[in-house]
Amino acid sequence: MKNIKVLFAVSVAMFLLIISTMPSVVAYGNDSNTSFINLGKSFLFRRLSLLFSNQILPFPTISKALGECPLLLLLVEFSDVSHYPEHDIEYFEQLLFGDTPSVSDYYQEVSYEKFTFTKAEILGWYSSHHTLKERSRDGITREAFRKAARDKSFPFASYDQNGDGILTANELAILVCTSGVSSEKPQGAYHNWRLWGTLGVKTWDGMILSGEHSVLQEWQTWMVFAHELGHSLQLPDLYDYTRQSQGLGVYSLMGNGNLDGINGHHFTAWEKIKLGWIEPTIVTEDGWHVVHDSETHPEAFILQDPSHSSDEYFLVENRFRGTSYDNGMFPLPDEGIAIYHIDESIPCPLRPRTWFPGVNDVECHKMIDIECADSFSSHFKDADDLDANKNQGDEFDFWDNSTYGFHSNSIPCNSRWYDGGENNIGIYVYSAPARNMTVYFSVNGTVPGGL
Ligand SMILES: [Ca+2]
Ligand SMILES: [Ca+2]
Ligand SMILES: [Ca+2]
Ligand SMILES: [Ca+2]
Ligand SMILES: [Zn+2]
Repeated sequence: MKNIKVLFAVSVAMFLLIISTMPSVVAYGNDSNTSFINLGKSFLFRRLSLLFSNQILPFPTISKALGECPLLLLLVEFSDVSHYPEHDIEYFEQLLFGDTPSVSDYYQEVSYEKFTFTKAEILGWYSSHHTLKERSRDGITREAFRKAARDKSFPFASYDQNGDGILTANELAILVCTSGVSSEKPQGAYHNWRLWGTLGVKTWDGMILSGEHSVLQEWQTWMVFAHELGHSLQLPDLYDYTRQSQGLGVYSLMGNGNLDGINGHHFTAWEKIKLGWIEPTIVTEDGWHVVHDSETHPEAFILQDPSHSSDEYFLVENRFRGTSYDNGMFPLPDEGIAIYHIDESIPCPLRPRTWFPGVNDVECHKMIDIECADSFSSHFKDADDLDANKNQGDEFDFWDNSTYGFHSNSIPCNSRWYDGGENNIGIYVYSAPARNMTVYFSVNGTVPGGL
């Protein structure tokens, strides 16, 4: 009997723990007219219903990110691990807001000067009563939130753009950075769409913090900070959480390489379109098009068949390294015409958030896949090097000087839909990588003259 009681108590405790640590899938801004009490109730309800129903949620709305988003960085030091002396406020000012390379400079470039993060403040280093060993990132985050909330030098209320008394991530993005070096306890960075314990922390001037934030460590590069901020714009991860394939490799900031901090490449055109930085051209007539480089031109082409689906389509852009962030410390593995196969309709139990399954976990059917020119098939297991986990991208993935055009019956890589159906879509690239590439687009099944 005693054992049953203990078992029951442990089960309840575990249940509460799971509930309290589940990240919310609510996109920011959705709750701007909801009072805090209702907000809390709806969160608990969502967590409960998610736990028991395994429900499929639709893809979240990624709002346009235009203008500037103020960014608040909170630095927290463990009681037993000092931060590196050189990691002072000035260090993080450069990392986030300084000259190339920096987070704000990155966002300016990839948004074509339409958006960036600007400095609200850097607060800390706060001294935590937690040690690194007993590190609970949620615990230290709660501590940081509460300390910052009491700081009368920071005017929280001035960031409440819609005046509803709640500071959401699009009004004030919040990052928490802890002390510690990678060799002591390497930990990835992560984004909390809302942490229960930080939701509702009230600031000295009466604002309620929404609880959305990212947690990082001081040794991580600006690229990791930029990646986590991509989540505060509601972008999903584009690598494979199962680590059995590479997802999008290093071809997007939301792809792989961020745990190592070696991926500061441009977003793909898909993220840029969602964030309102590119207005894509929908191809309706067959013919030659000049496709300008993605470094300097907000340009992408959509090839689709509306009678098949509006969720599944091919997206094309010209990835040219130039002097861009695609040619930074770790240059993009390839350049040329990138062909992405998008399917926004794939089932997604929970997204965007930080656990399984992610949108690119199923290698045979990703939300966004690269049709690699050197793949030996399409949509099958290990279809290309990314799917086979061979590399995070190589020089043969994009299309240039191609020996074959990309269409429904091309070999090896073809343009068939995920259901195997043929279509009239074709993409023909016969020039070398360049700022301006000439490409033949077909949505009616024609092929370029003379070929
Ligand atoms: Ca607000
Ligand atoms: Ca693939
Ligand atoms: Ca190539
Ligand atoms: Ca390859
Ligand atoms: Zn991520």
